[in-house]
Amino acid sequence: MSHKFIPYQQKELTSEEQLTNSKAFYEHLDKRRSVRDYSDKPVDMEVIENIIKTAGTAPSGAHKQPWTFCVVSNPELKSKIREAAEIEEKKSYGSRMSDRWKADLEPLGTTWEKPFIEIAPYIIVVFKRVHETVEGEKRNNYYVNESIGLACGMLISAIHNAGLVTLTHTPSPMNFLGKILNRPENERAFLLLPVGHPKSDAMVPELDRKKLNELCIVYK
Ligand code: IYR
Repeated sequence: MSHKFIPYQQKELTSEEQLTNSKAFYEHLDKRRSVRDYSDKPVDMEVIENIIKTAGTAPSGAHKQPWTFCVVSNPELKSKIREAAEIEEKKSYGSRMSDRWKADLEPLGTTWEKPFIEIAPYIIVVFKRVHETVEGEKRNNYYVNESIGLACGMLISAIHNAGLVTLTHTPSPMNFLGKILNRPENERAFLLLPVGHPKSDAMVPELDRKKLNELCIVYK
């Protein structure tokens, strides 16, 4: 069944507006940092809903939108998730990660301890939907990793735009998240993000980003 096609209209910007807007957007996103120190200051649920709706505007393979965003504010669930994540992380930092990997993380100050899971007012656990069941039949989704990665990028940008902070936490393996949150078998945990305000004395490592000439090659 084909979609009905409708006209697409977007306000055309002048070259000056394009320059101003693109520069302002870049400068705004360049201020985003992964933050590990959270305050427990509450955040309006409607803000979180807007952030998730923004992530849901991402493009996806055959427009299958292969994602589910679980928002957890329940303290008991957050504690369970923290406990399970720290069990995995302790094993990872203890023996699963190579010495090279641990050396690469050292300057970032990460450890197996994940207090932010309990302190931040929300955690968002993003699940990828590897298949759907349509009329009792299993149908695989397409480009699921690409699609969910795009949605997470937009999620992170929307969190920053709302004046909040986040961190992409990747406990590994993370199948415990599907179990604790009681997700169906077609969903796999992809990313865990705390969302909230930074602690007033939050610190971040001083990092450089690649310069344009290091990250972009132009073919004229
Ligand atoms: N998953 C662990 C380890 C970790 C790995 C990378 I690559 C990072 O950039 C940061 C942390 C954790 O979330 O702490």
